[in-house]
Amino acid sequence: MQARFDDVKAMVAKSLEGAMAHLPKGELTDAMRYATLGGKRVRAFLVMESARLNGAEDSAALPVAAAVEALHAYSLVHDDLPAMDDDDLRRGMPTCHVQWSEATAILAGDALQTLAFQLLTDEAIGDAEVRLALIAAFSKAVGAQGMVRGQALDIQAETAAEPLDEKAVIRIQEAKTGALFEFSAVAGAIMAKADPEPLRDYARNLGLAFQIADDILDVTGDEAATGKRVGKDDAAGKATFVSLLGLDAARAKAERLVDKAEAALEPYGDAAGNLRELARFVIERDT
Ligand code: GRG
Repeated sequence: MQARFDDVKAMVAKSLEGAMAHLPKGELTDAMRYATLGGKRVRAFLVMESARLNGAEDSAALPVAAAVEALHAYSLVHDDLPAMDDDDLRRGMPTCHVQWSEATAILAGDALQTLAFQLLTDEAIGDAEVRLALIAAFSKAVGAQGMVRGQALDIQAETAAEPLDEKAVIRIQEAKTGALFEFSAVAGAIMAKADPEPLRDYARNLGLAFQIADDILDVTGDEAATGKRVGKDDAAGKATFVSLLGLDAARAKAERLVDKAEAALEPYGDAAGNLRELARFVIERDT
């Protein structure tokens, strides 16, 4: 898996760079570039492997992988803003609004979101029907039915009278981080006009395991390794999988979810080895 991961990272970096190469020079473009640097590229890897499993070429899947990472970068830039989580460190570097300014960070996020949709119009991906289906699924995943809704619910939860229960935390996670994971995992099936359900099932379990691992890292990870700083999100009193279940039960739950994610890949047989390894990686990672 590592070699494929490294290839995907390099290909996505090149693709994002290419997509921004013709933008006018200046602070906005510099901030967009800055925001897309680094990152584990888990979502891009999902897109590329989903495409490979469904018989699509890397060259066709690459604009989709780049789109997903551009959208993810926007979400992180906006999430880090003082009005949201108010973080000053991301991926081990100053957050976009600290490096530039709040106004530039908001605009860089906006422009990265637009760039993501533009990337999905790339003719290399497939015919117009495929591109339209991808754009429809992507819009649903990242907008008011998906990620943005999850973020809104998460912010509301900060001022709720009672801490959330596990069901409510899962509902928020499924929208806030799960929906983009799901899109990334089913993208290859959409491209191939194939059945997306096994990959959807995989992604649902993987996304939840990923969030639990993130909550565990917030408690156990050291700042230098995770590149994170305590923001509003980590405020005392906010319900997380760790606060609700305790560390050991949270770890056990993540393990069970990874088992389920692996089981969902059964129809793909040995070809899904990389995705099986990815599922293990998300709960064993230290960043
Ligand atoms: C601002 C509209 C809007 C949405 C923000 C995804 C999100 C919604 C906020 C991120 C908050 C957060 C830290 C959630 C925990 C799980 C998560 C998405 C972590 C970041 O993803 P990684 O670990 O990041 O894949 P890298 O840096 O590796 O790309």
